[in-house]
Amino acid sequence: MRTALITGITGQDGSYLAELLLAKGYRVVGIVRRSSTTPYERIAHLVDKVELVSADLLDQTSLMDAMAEVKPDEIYNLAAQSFVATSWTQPVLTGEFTATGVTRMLEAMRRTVPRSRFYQASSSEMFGLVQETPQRESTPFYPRSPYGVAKLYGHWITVNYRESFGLYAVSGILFNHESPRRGLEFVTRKITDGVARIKLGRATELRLGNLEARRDWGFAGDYVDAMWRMLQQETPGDYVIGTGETFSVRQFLEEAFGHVDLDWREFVKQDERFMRPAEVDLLVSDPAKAARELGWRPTVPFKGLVQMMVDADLARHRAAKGVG
Ligand code: NDP
Ligand code: GDR
Repeated sequence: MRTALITGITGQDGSYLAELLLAKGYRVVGIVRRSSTTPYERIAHLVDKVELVSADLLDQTSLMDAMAEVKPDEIYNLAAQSFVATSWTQPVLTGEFTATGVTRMLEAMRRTVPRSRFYQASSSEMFGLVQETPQRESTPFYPRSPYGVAKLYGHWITVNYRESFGLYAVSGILFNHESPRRGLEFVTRKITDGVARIKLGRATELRLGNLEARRDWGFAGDYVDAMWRMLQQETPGDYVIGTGETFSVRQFLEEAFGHVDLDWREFVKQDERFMRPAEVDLLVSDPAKAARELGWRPTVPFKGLVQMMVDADLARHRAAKGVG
């Protein structure tokens, strides 16, 4: 039985990845950080199937102890301060989690389980200001937020440890991926939750920032499968993962409100508070290398993703109040 260690198991991707690896027969161990509450909502259905160990990306010793104890065959580093907007208000902490945290993970692995395989959750935010479209592994990086800068550090330290120490370490450059488990502050989930509230008469408006930004949105369940595939290759390498299609926030609104027969223009208000100091205008992937070498392809198209998320939020709100 192979053992996988996941940081960020309580997050969107961590929960889908844990499900995938359990289905493949892995022993799954998740790193959780100490908290005065236990907000394990996304993995509540897995609590008796996964093991949890306490450690923190800020604490080197705790990571080394966790790896020495668990002896993982595969390590998935998904933990991060992952919300771009917060990276301007907490830039130093974002660097500690999202950048230096990766070095702590790689150092822990190198010193305790050097033959393990390491996945780093890199991001299309590293492309930032458009240099080339579609964006592929060779596209130059130009991050536009403290988050993007921190992820770029995480990407290069992963490449560097592979080249310096011969570790099996890969960086997955994933474009936006969403699901009913997406955090409520991200634009897709904010919209689908807003649509459900408005449809059920529990809200009258939805306040958003830049509606012209374009993103390559896929389904998180597909993307965790790509992570796993990256660690099954003979030679470690870095891969872009996305759908190859791009849509604006405005198009997302049209689709989401349209799904419940509402006109988004009657409810959406633009609000300066949600505009960013620097924006990433256009993201669209070229996932050809992943298709060729990993045999990976996305299975949920844009429309299906939006509808899945709206339907899930409608069901959740109806169940919460028992009406609607
Ligand atoms: P989430 O925000 O849903 O989850 C983040 C996870 O990181 C949570 O489990 C959180 O734990 C954990 N975490 C944060 N700080 C620490 C810390 N100091 N020590 C231990 N754990 C910590 O993110 P996603 O699941 O959406 O994303 C997973 C990873 O992929 C992130 O690194 C993200 O930046 C990256 N990424 C995501 C993309 C996307 O579209 N979703 C695209 C590209 C990259 P807690 O529950 O305690 O807060
Ligand atoms: P992003 O996701 O920054 O791409 O990072 P987010 O959903 O936060 O923003 C997408 C785009 O929507 C615009 N936008 C708004 N965004 C939010 N959150 N709230 C709003 O009200 C709003 N109005 C407009 C934003 O300006 C932006 O252009 C996500 C995260 O998961 C990262 O961790 C990951 O690395 C990248 O995707 C790939």
